[in-house]
Amino acid sequence: QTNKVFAAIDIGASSGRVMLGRVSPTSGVALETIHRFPNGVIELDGGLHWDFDALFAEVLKGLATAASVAAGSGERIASIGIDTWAVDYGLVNDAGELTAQPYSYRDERSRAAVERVHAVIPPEKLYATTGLQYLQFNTLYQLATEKDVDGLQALLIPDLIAFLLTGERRTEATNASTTGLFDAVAGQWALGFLDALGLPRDIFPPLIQPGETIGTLLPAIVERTGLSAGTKVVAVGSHDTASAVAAVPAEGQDFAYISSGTWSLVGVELNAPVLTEASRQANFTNERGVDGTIRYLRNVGGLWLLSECQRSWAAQGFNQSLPALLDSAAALPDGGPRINADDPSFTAPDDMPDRIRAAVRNTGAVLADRPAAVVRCIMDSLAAGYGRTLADAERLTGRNTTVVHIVGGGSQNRLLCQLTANATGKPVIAGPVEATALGNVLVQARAGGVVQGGLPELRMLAASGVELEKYQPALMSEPA
Ligand code: LFR
Repeated sequence: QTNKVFAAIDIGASSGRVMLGRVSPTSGVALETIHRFPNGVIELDGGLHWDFDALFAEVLKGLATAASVAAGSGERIASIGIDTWAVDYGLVNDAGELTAQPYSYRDERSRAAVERVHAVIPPEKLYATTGLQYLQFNTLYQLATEKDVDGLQALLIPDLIAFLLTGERRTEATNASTTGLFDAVAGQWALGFLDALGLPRDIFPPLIQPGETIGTLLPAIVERTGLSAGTKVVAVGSHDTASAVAAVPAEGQDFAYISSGTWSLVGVELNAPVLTEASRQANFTNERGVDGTIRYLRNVGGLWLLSECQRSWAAQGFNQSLPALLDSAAALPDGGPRINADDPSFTAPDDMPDRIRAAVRNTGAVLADRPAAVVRCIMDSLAAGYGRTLADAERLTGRNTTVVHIVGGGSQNRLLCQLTANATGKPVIAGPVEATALGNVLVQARAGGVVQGGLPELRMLAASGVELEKYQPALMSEPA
């Protein structure tokens, strides 16, 4: 009798990893990081792309290591689940070949397509059906830039990885809901929109739900990785944010969450979409969660602002560690300058400290040159954005929240957590840092019959065995 373990492939915009999850129905999930690798946009032919071939090679390397780790401890990898960032896709031809390295959503090309799309389908109409927040890089605008998609299929990044592992083409539903071509109420492709935009109805493969089996490993993958023939690839919340929200260690419904990484995704969980004009004006999204829930949230800028600053400073020879930087930022007084962290002008890479300083200047304030001042400005601005967004979510949904859960990398940032408690006026519970991988593993474990129940049960398991930190809102001193 061998124990079942689950492999999670979890790739974010700045790093990826392959993990093993050991799941017990009583004591929760133990995660082991098997392989970590960097990710980032690369410039290719004047555009910003992902180095997908390199990512896939890292995935295979991680799976091979996972196979030998599991074999070494007498365990069997029952299944593999994949999650990544949303929106982006690779185009695959009839022969199953990727025609080019996928573009990154940080590339500017889709901006020019927005007006063209809106001339065919007005934004009000798009929202009333898809409930998707407007972001210039939503999949539909990116697809509108493609010259010729005849005979090609668009596979979202996790679906593309699953295809290369299994030969099966599917579109996982939580990620499909970020394309702008998915009907939020029906839970099906918005075929009328595909028709209107002149896109083939099968531009995306058929939908699959989290928990369903995509396929089993191709013989060539079995050979490359040493995994057993017959190992399944199971659909999870393949949109990383969907997996993270599934593992928010909350009880009941009256909670808000912030999935805090490259982006901050700030919102609440609903049973049905809110497609009102007021919701559209506030640019809230109704993305799908695990078990048919709605992730009613807004993208607020994220730790991308910080990591890009660090990259610029390192290039100038300034290499203070993140904890030291955050300590000096925390020592600065409240009420300093702020920017609008969700401004699309921060989406592209490079020169972040200068762009932040320019944005502060536009508000009529001045931001000191010192990295600590810039870091404090980022943290104050993110927290203010969280506070504003949460208040809007409550107003637009009528839901009162009593606690804010911060999961992901930002949950380890004490300054950000405390400022968030202050800005929202609510207690903050921080952790787990690995919510995304936990959500990925838990959905697989349920599909594999190791655990049972709905999201409340999965969330209890996500919470067990992890240290959660609590922050109480403090009275803010008045801005000077
Ligand atoms: C977070 C995330 C967000 C999505 C952005 C772009 O990693 O998936 O949810 O809006 O990346 O895909």
